[in-house]
Amino acid sequence: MKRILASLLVVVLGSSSAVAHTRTVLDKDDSPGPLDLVAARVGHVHRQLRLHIRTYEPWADRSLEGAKNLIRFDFNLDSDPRLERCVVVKFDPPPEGSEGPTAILGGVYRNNCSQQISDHPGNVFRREPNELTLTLAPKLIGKSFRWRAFTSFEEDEHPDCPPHTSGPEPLYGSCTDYTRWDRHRS
Ligand SMILES: [Ca+2]
Ligand SMILES: [Ca+2]
Repeated sequence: MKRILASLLVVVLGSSSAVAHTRTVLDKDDSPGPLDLVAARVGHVHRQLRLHIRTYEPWADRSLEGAKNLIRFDFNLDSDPRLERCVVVKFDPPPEGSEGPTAILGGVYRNNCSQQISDHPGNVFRREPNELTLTLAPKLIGKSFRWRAFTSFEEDEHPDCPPHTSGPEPLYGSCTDYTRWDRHRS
């Protein structure tokens, strides 16, 4: 099933190649969790920087709930390995007892993702259950950078991605996925 999805995506993504300054990175079927990336894309649309990821399988908003469940874009603006910017997307549950709307939020960080500089930088939307798009002001990141997408996931009931139970607490969930680095210049 995953392989069929991947070949369909190549066709779909190929049709968007005419959009200026937009590049797509494809990724293998290589992580057992629901956030296994098949593609990630960075580009400019209507003066906004648009970040997009697509996964092999559908997932619920709540898959991004908890400290280790997230989608992240890493940005390296210079030649040293430190990440100058990170954009983190997480699920923010409604207050307890509330039937209020659910929310997916993105935050911008600097200094290897350790220091938040914006807690609601733009709009997050999902058109399909296996993808997510975030738009934000380009000035929050910069004009020229290398980027990659990253996902981290774990869940009590998930057979392949259970929470870590022994030894030192790891930084990320038991299922992670990275795309390769790509270069962007606006
Ligand atoms: Ca993958
Ligand atoms: Ca750097």
